[in-house]
Amino acid sequence: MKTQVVIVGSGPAGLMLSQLLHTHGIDSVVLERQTREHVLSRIRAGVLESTTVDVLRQIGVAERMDREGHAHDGVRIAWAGRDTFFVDTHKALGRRFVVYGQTSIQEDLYAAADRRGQPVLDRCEDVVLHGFDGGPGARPHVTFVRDGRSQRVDCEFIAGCDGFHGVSRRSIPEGVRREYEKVYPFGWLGVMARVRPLPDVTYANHPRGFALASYRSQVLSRFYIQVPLEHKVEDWPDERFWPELKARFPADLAAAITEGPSIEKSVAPLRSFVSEPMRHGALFLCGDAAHIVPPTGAKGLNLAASDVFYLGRALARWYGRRDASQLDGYSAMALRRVWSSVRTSWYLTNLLHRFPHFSEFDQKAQEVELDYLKSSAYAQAALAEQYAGLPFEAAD
Ligand code: FAS
Ligand code: PHB
Repeated sequence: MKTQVVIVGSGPAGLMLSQLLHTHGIDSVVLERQTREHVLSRIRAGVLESTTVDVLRQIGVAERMDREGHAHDGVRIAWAGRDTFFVDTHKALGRRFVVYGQTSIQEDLYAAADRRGQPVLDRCEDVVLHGFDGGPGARPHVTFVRDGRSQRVDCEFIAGCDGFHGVSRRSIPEGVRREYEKVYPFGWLGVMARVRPLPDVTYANHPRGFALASYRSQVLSRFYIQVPLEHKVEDWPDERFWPELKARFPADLAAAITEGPSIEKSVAPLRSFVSEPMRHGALFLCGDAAHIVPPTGAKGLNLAASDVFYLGRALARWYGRRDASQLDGYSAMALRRVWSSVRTSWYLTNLLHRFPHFSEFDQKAQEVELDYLKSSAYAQAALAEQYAGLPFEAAD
């Protein structure tokens, strides 16, 4: 097989990139380790920055999102069970964000790939990247095993969109990579239930721990609570989850939460992680392959979209006019936005969670910061700018 770009991974980053490249007449082959069913079974993000919405519209996969997604003017923050305030991204910046589940985006991206006959090869094992380091006579190609047969795809570029546990980042020599990591001392229990949602995406800081009320539709809600790292889904039967979730919200919001049987539960650890650079020769990293953020800022999926936007624009510039300037600038430009979102996610995680090791001073400082955010339009505008999504940088 031969193509222009091999994309490793058919998560949101991989399929958004293949769709974007297609709009520029650039061929790609997508290699995915799992089955399509497994990829579509994953329940993850829900909040789309305005820039992500723009990317999905630009690549022609926004029709269902525009029909079923819900635009929001801002997010509500509940504090210590008594107070709530609304951070109005629309009033502050004229920008909204959209609530539309990553699973739905994945379905829409697969459907678009099928419509255009995009090769998305699932069940690819032992994916190995070769010849991407730009050495003399380097010929980038990817080998893999599928249905017991060894196969090879020759290409000009490789896009590593294979997530945190993928092969791409680890294919960059250790001596070249600089990695930054912060692991948080707690996880999130996520619960999906067919119940009416609260009117706003609502984050709660409470002495019992963090909680979040989000949703996927007017009849499907998504909730999260902070749990100790060692907790498993089995530790949280519905009869324990619902009273704990409600205990972390002010009484009026707790009373508005409708209980019902959970249809999905998962526990995820929280970490901040960035691997630099996001390019090595003909290999470019996008999405979770290069960075991970705690979901507190709803940035993971949105960063995948911004990496794809920048890399797609750079590859279009190369194939359109043999201009490599955007390819050469990709890593630095993508990382500016990555670090901005990493900081925001770290800030919100520190602001809204209860840390076991916090001193009385740390706890007091957290409460003073919440009080400042509640009372300062400038502080809220700064958070709104980040939460709704910074504009993409223009190409030079
Ligand atoms: P993904 O991990 O989604 O996709 C990578 C793909 O590559 C996968 O399909 C994988 O099977 C494949 N792959 C891996 N290794 C491979 C190999 N060697 N060969 C071929 N294919 C390979 N983000 C938010 O914004 N909000 C949230 O609430 C949120 N919740 C999350 C909950 C969980 C449990 C997790 C794990 C993540 C969550 N995220 C959230 C982050 C998540 O949405 C990611 O940011 C998003 O999936 C990133 O997309 P990709 O970069 O495409 O990576
Ligand atoms: C979600 O809807 O799943 C969601 C919303 C906001 C977050 C994280 C997840 O910060």
